[in-house]
Amino acid sequence: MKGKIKEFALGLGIDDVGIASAKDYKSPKSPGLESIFPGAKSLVVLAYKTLSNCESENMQIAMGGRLEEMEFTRSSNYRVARFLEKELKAKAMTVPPSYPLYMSYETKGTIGDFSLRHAAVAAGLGNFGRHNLVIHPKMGSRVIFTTIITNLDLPSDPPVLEKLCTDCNVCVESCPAGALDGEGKTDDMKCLKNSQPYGIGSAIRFWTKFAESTTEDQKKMVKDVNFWRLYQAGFIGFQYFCFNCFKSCPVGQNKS
Ligand code: B12
Repeated sequence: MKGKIKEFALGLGIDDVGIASAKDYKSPKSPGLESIFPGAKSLVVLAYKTLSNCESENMQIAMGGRLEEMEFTRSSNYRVARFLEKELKAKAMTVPPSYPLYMSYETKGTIGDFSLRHAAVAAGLGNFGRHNLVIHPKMGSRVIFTTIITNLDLPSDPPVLEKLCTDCNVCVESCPAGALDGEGKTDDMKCLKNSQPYGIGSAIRFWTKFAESTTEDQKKMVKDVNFWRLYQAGFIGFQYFCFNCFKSCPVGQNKS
């Protein structure tokens, strides 16, 4: 059955597929799998190589690449889930690449309902690097994931035992925010401030200032580039302005 699932997913153009038994998914900070899908037994984890857009200094092109990837990952999620339900008579639920995720003042949108990295590790798709991202044996760090949770009783694929991170520290040195200075933990707030400069924090600051400003100053504020970028973030979603930890990693750069 695992073979059939993989064959279907790879046929869609997905770069790699791993399967994990639900009992091997261990993400201490994330909500339990049972609270999402009672009766979940396995995870089908899909891995996608990211486009070279992330190398561009032009942030519209860099982020545009991420949007293409997200569109493909979402449609792939749907198609694989439907395959599982229609052809294999399973029950299936998809986990999106990024959002929606639980947003509140307390968590600041930093904890997903399901950890795709921990799922990828459990499904034998790689292991954690110094940047706290999962490195794939062939695609390196430039890989993103989605998952389909199912009630099919499937065993886990073998884990990647070889340590893929070479501890070269390039990711740490390339982080303009110093968010990777502490080993084994990303400083989320430092990363967020730099990678999503037009996120909720900036919107709150902008609108607070706007409310307190004179009409003349308000007119100036809506002509500022800051306002136009905030406006765009409002309809495209999270808008990354940094891909450094991810694009600087030399592992697997020439393999795929
Ligand atoms: C919220 C979120 C963020 C937040 C918070 C990050 C965070 N600390 O988790 C912010 C905005 C900061 C962020 C930034 C980025 N993100 Co993000 N993010 C997510 C999201 C939606 C949820 C993550 C989550 O639940 N975290 C909370 C829990 C799981 O984390 P945790 O238990 O504290 O585990 C952390 C550490 O303890 C450590 N860790 C845990 N176990 C182990 C074991 C070892 C050996 C080591 C060394 C470390 C380690 O790693 C984790 C990272 O801090 C996921 C998608 C998803 N649903 O999973 C994408 C995701 C993790 N992001 C991703 C990416 C690519 C990015 C960015 C590169 C942004 C960009 N431009 O694309 C940066 C990278 C920052 C970095 N180097 O850590 C990818 C990672 C792909 C990969 N190859 O691993 C994901 C999986 C999205 C996807 N669909 O693929 N992200």
